[in-house]
Amino acid sequence: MSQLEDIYQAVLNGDTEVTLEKVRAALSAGVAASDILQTGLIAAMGEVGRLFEEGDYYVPEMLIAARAMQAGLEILKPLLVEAGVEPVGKVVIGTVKGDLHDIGKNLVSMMLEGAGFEVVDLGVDVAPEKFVAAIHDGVDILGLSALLTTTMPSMESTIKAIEEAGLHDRIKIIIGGAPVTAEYAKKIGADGFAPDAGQAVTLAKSLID
Ligand code: B12
Repeated sequence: MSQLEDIYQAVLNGDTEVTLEKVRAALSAGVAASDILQTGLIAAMGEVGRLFEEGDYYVPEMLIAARAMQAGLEILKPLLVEAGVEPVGKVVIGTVKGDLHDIGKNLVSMMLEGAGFEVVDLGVDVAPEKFVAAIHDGVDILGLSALLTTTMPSMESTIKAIEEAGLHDRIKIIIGGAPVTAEYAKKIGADGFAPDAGQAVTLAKSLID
């Protein structure tokens, strides 16, 4: 247990070296990668968000904590992703215009790849036109991520642009990110919402069946 607390603390301190060291130590001690992810890395980012909200952390602290988390995630990636054989479907994913948060999106991409999907990641701050241009034959699902209440409307404009291009009947659109809800997804015409990366995989699979 204390190994997970050490990882949590290292991310909270934004200490990449210690995070790497503690994640490796926990793995050698037999702690499951999924526990390190949930109880160590993700829980720490939640606390970082809380501290930012309270005014105890500022953007630089948030940024170095995010870097430490991403470093830890890199070590876990091969363990969380069991390579699929035949691609089960193709997903295009990105963080919407105006939004630079990518940790959650990267996690969703990783888990989708692990479940056998081919994933094209367009990155962050992706304009609606860029999403539209990426919808080629063979794409089954479009995933949109937003972490800011101020960028959630970019999800709606992206879906509108896809509809105006006559592409929505070819693909399913799924959305997610901390402020996003199932109700919001319904309101803006998305085909689905998932609160975390694991459920994003279940959702994606159900939509291509
Ligand atoms: C790290 C972080 C940053 C880092 C981002 C680094 C990076 N490379 O991503 C930096 C420092 C750059 C940053 C900047 C800012 N941030 Co910030 N940030 C965070 C923080 C602490 C953690 C986010 C995170 O990575 N969580 C961990 C991941 C794993 O969780 P997740 O993103 O929610 O993803 C999961 C699910 O949501 C879901 N999911 C995500 N995407 C998708 C997509 C699909 C298709 C599906 C199905 C599911 C899905 O699955 C994921 C995995 O399980 C949050 C706090 C929080 N509690 O969310 C604030 C937070 C999001 N930030 C906030 C703010 C205000 C900002 C800034 C405006 C600050 C400023 N004054 O400059 C800027 C905006 C920059 C911009 N234009 O985007 C606020 C937003 C408030 C609001 N109501 O909108 C938050 C909530 C902090 C707070 N409590 O106030 N931030």
